[in-house]
Amino acid sequence: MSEQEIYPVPTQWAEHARFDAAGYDMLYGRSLADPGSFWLEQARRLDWIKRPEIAGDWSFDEVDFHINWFADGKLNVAANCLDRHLAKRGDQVALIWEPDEPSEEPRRFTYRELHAEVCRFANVLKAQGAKKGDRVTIYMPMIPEAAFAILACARIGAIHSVVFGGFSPEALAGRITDCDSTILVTADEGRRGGKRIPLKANADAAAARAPALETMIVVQATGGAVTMQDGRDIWYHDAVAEVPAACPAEPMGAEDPLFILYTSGSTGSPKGVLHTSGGYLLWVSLTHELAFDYRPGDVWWCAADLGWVTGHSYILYGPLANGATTLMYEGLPTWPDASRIWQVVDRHQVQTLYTAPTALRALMKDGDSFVHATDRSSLKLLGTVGEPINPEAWRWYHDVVGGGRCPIIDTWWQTETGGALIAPLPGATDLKPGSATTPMPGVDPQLVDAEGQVLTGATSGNLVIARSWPGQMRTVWGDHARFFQTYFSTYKGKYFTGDGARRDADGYWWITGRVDDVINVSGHRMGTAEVESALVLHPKVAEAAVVGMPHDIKGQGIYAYVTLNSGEAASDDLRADLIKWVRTEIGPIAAPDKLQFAPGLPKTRSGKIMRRILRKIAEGDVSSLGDTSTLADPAVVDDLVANRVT
Ligand code: 6R9
Repeated sequence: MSEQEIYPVPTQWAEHARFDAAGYDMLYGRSLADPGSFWLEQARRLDWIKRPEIAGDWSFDEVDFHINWFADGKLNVAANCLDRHLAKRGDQVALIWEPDEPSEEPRRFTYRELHAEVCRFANVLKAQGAKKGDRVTIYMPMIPEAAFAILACARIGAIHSVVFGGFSPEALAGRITDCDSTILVTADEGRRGGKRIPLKANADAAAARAPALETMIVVQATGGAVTMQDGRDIWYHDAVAEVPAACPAEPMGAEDPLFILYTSGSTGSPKGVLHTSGGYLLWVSLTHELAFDYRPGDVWWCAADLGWVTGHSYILYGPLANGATTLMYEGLPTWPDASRIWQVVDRHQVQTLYTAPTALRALMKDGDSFVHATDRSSLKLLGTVGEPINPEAWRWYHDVVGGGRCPIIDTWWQTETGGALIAPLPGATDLKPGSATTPMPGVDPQLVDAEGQVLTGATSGNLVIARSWPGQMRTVWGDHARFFQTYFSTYKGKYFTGDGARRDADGYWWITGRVDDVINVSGHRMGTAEVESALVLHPKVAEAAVVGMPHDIKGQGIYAYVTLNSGEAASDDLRADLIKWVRTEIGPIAAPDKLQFAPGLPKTRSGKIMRRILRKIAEGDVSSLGDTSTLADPAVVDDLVANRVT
C-alpha cells in the first residue's frame, strides 16, 4: 500500500537544489557508464598533495581479490577537513558542542580554533611516540576533545579505533588487543542524561586485560575522582602544555588506513572494519553534499555518537571536508525531557537534523506537545539512518517535526560502506515513507535469490552491490581472509550486505532488515553469537541461543534462551543476574530484553539450533512454527512455547 504513497519533491527544492530529477539521472548514468573519468572528476573535490590518475582498481573475485581507489594519489584527511578551509572560512564556526546539561554554555570552535586544537592534540600523541600506521584507541564521551583526538590521529597518520563509551571494559580490552593498540585516549568520566559514566575506571579494568597497552592519555571532562597509574597515565591538560602549537600534516597514500571501527557480524567476535584515506573521504564528502544538499552557512546536526560509523562519517569527516558547521551533542535526545532535541535545534538554528528511527519512536510516544512547544522553523531537511523507518514514524517526522516542509532523507548504509549507498536527493527524488529510494552515484545494487540468481523487476531478495565504490571498507583488520569470506564468498563477484530488500515497480529500494544473525537494537548492531558467548561464560549456563524480536521503540529487542547446567535452578534472581552479566560483559546495549530458561533448545539431528523456531516463539507467533519433525527432540518446542516470556 505505502508504495503508492508519494511525497513529490517540493517545488523550491526542485528549483534550487544542486540536482533535480534529470540531473540525478544523468549523474547516476554517467557514474556507471564511465566510472574511470567520473571518479577522477569527483576526486577534484578533495585537496590532494598528489592528484590521482587512476580511479577504481578492484576485483571481487577470489583469485584476484583486491580493492583500491585513487591508489597513486596522496593527501592528508585532516588537512582536507581543516587546513584547506582556513583561508576562506577560518573564522566560521566548524564545531558546536551542546553539553548534556542544558543550563551549561555550549562551546564553539572556528575552523582556525579547531585546527589549532587538533595540531596540539596531534603533538601530544607524537610526544607519546605515536606515528604513521600506529593504532590509537579512543574511548571517550561526546566532548570536543574526542573530535580533536580523532582528527589528530588522521593528521599524523595514526589509525584510530574509536570504541563506543557504552562498551564494557571486556569489550574495550578485546578491541585494544585485536589491533595491538599501545595508546588509549580516554576521559575521567562521561555524562549522559544527567548520569556519570566511569570511563577511566573502565579503561583501568580494560588495561588489566590488555597488557600491550603502554599509555593512557586522560582528558579531564567532569573532574570526577580517578586513579592515575604512574608511568602509564598522563593528563591531557598537562601534556598539552608541553607541546608546540604547529604540527605538519603527514602526507598519506590514498590507500593508507584512516581508521578501524569494530562492528558485530553474524559469527565470531566483532570485526575491525578498516577504512582508508582517499576513497573514504571522497565518499563521505560527496554523499553529505548530495543527500543533504549541504550549503555553506547551514548548521548541520548528526545526532549520532562518535563511537558509531554515523558519527565518524557525518559528524566529522563528511561535514568538515565540506566546510560545514557541525554540531555534536553530549547527551540523550529524551533528557531532561522529550523536548530537548527540538530545543537544541532552536538554540543553534539547525538546518538539517540527522537521527535514527528509534529516537523518533521514543519521542513520538511522549506526544506531540513536546515538539509543538518549540519553533523548529530553522529546519529545512530531516535525515534518518540505522534501521528501516516505519512509515508511521516517517510521517510523524515529516508532518509534526518538519511541519510538512522538510524532505525526509532516509539513508541506507553500513559501517562497511563508509557512507550512504541508497538515499534520496532532496531536489531530485520523490519520497515514499519507509523507502531509502534510489542509489548514490556509482552504486550498483542488485537483488539475488539464495542461489545467487539475479532477480529483475519488482521483487524481494538479498541485497548485494555488484561493483566497488570509493567508500567501501578495504579489509577486516588482521584477517583479510575473513573479509573475503564474510562479504564476497556467498554470491560470487558481489558484495553481500547481509540485508534483505525489495525493489518496487518504480525501482525504489525498501530495506527489509538483516537476513543474517545480526540484531538491530536501536540502530546498533549486535551479533547473536556475541551475546550467546557472553551468556555461556556465566558459570551456571550450559548453553544459550539468542534471537531478535519486534520491539516498539528499539525496532528489535534481544530474546535469550538459556539452558542451565544440571543441578542449577532457574529463578527470577538468576534471570536478573544473567541480564546484568551480559551488560557487564559487553555493555548495556547487549542486555537481553527477555530471558527464558529452557531445559532444551530445538536442534536438528546434526546439532544445529533451529533459530527460525526460536524467532517465532520470541515473536509470539506460535501457531505457525512450521515443520518441527526434523528436530532431534520435537518435544522441547512444547516446553518453549509453554514457558514463553511475554
Ligand atoms: C549506518 C549504520 C548497518 C545496518 C544495515 C541495515 C541497517 C542502516 C538503514 C538500515 C534500513 C536504513 N540500516 N540504515 N536499514 N534503512 N536507512 O547504521 O551502520 O551500524 O553498520 O548498521 O543497519 O540492516 O545493514 P551499521
